[in-house]
Amino acid sequence: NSMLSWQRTAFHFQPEKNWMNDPNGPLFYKGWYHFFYQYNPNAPVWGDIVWGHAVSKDLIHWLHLPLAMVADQWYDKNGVWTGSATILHDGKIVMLYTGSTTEGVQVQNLAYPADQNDPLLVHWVKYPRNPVLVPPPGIGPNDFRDPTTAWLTSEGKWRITIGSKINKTGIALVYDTKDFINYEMLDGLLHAVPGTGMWECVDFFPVSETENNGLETSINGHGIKHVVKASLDDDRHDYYAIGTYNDRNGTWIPDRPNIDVGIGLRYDYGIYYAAKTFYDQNKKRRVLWGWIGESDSEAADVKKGWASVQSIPRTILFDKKTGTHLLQWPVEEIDSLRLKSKEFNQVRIQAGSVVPLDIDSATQLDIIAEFKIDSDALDKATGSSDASFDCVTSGGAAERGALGPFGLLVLADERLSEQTPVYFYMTKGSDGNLKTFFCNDQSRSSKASDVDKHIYGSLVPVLRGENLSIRILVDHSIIESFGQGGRTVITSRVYPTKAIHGAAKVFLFNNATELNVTASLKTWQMNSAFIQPYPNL
Ligand code: DQQ
Repeated sequence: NSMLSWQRTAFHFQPEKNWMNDPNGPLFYKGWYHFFYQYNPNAPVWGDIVWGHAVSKDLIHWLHLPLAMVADQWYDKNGVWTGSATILHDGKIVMLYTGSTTEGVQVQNLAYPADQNDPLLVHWVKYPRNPVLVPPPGIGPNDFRDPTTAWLTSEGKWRITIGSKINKTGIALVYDTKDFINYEMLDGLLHAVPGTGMWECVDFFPVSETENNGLETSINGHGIKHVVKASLDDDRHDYYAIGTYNDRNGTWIPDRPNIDVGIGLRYDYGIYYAAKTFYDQNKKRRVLWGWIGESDSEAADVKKGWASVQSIPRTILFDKKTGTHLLQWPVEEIDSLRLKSKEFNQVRIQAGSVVPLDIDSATQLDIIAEFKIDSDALDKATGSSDASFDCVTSGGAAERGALGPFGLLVLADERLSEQTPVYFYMTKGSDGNLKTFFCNDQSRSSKASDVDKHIYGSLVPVLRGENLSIRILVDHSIIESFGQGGRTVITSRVYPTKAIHGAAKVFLFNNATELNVTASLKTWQMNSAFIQPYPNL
């Protein structure tokens, strides 16, 4: 449908048509990045789930391969659901995934490449005696899914975790195995958080407190923390927490119980779900994939013939400066798509003003912006007025406070009838303490009526001496925004009807009442990525 074709992204991963959801089994093997994903080959809505497969040399340009696994066995007849890859000592790959059986029971299955010498890993073999795990006593048949990548215990066994729930408590079950065929369930849980409901797509990985590189999943020891991530089925967001892992009994405890898994920090405050990391041994980094769903109507998805994209893969590191957050940043390879750039230095944005930026075309952009604010104004501002501010419950970018909002308007038309503000909003409590929020306002992002128009965002830590900074990737109908170097991230799925093609523009804005802001920024037009079928397979 040509009317909706402009929504299609140019440098985000998408299948050629139909429905996609969770990232599955990402890995690097013999020079190729492999990406598998939940896919419905028959329609642009969820159902008939199988594994799609694509390969890339750089995580940006992709070649589609044939389906890796289809629903052809009793133990996955109702769906080849989410799973993860593990690379063994000898370089061999094993894949564990959830199958929904003919009876709709969730079981774990083992698969491996038919030919380990094939760098494309085109053909996959399912272990003939699947399933290798069924729901244990006390666990519901529909509450047992999404096995992680395995890591080594100090005893030399492989260990995995699988998400579940007991009543309303979200839990992560732990299993040890030597051969991926026979498993021993541990008595304890990796972790449990009351009130968080079913944990989907649990992820577990180490981060270094001292180094700027990622860690292979089995690395443990001094100077290493462990992250637990769960995708909450009840509220459709990915929550993480940083803590300490105990190899002996397979348990993990959060550093700060008040920001535990499911009640604290999120990978992304917009639309982003079922994320999964992998260790990229090629570049010694941990890379995060996440699914960006649609927020328009199902009818619109059917009309356009596709649904969902994957986020630009993000490197993920422990934020040494805050000690509380992870830092997410688009993989460096995205920079290779940068074309013509423009710089704007020290642009003064008076309180209450909007400044257009002269950029040729604004549907495919990379923007890096830094904001300086008058510290005078911060000192003078009276406290407590908006001490209860929160992006989500606020009036969005139209609501004026003393110290915010200010930032950028992207995918905006000339007359600002459509615009998506990406901005900071500061508040000063009665105690005199400043808080900075990073928000994304979709309320005027589209003239269409059947689309999500929420305001997204959260607090972002700003340390003494730091300027405020934003990076934004704009790709037609996706806006990925990174605040303070990726401490807080927001992905917006927007559906402009006027701010498209040549009519899309970018503005700076400052809607604070008592604050002048100076912005310096650099913008790049972004090239499109090649995402097409693998030739002559
Ligand atoms: N999607 C898969 C499940 C997983 C859910 C099914 C998360 O394995 O729990 O498509 O989006």
